[in-house]
Amino acid sequence: MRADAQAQPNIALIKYWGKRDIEQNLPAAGSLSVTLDSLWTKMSVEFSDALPVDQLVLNAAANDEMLPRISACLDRVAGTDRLRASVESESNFPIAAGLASSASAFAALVVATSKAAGQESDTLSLARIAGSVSGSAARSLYGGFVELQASDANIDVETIAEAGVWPLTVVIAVTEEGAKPVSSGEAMIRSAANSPFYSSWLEQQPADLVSARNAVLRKDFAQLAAVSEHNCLKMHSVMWASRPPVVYWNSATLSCMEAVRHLQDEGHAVFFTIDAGPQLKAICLSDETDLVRSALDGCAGVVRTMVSGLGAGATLLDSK
Ligand code: 2P0
Repeated sequence: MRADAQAQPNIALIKYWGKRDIEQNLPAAGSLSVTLDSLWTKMSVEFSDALPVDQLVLNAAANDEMLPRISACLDRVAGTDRLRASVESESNFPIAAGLASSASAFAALVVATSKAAGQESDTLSLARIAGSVSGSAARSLYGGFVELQASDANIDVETIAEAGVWPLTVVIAVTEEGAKPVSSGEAMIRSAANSPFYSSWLEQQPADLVSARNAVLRKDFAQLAAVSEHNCLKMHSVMWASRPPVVYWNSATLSCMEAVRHLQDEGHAVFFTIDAGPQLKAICLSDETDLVRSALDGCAGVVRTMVSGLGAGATLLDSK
């Protein structure tokens, strides 16, 4: 009746931004990401007939705010006639700040819930459930370079290259640790409703996916850098042109971008991406890690940096 699981966040290089179906949380286009290894969320789920309601403890504190989404996810895995559950979550990085904490949380949650409910579910089924709660979570079921394909009815997710095949490093520059002002779900809906660039964003997504996939399969860093930065900036342009606008960047985000540009001008293998938050993620060849980290540490407004390699998909842990 109890199971524990762990998942790592993922960083999208070709972004998910927009929903085909809000009710089922189906993405409007595909996306491609890398799963990290040194950031993690651990989830423990225990069903009990002694509990009148679900309970959530997040980083050692009771949390009712996130509980409805957690309960909805438990329902989707174990059915609405399930026993109530006690859920404990622990992460080693800030949550709700554009560091993909919902991706690792819901990926770990579906794996732990399925096991606690006595199911033997395959990874794609669990990824589809995780994705129905948080679109990016579907990708954290898988490790390495992960591609998500969207169709009218469902998503397909697979690892296109394992982490060890091309061991890139991700350096995260944290520029603000607080929660974001607008949730990504709400911002996506706003972009679709009134950004004049939304339709062209979606039209170009398949070509960007092909370009990024080929770059990964050929380990072509320059091509992956070019298409990833372009895709990121297009996504933010869609948001900036929404009404009211959604601007997740701060001045430190821009300083970090400038630092990455400077390193590129010097010939270093590094590029940036930015998600629904003010943090900048620099992706580099592993022998560039120290240089990239010290450049980002030196940017005004950077609170701290974190370094991660690429890692595995969500896994079960031995229960304590
Ligand atoms: C991504 N993001 O591909 C994009 C890029 C943020 C920017 O997926 O509404 O929390 O729960 O499906 O997964 C973050 O959004 O969105 C996200 P919902 P989610 O990583």
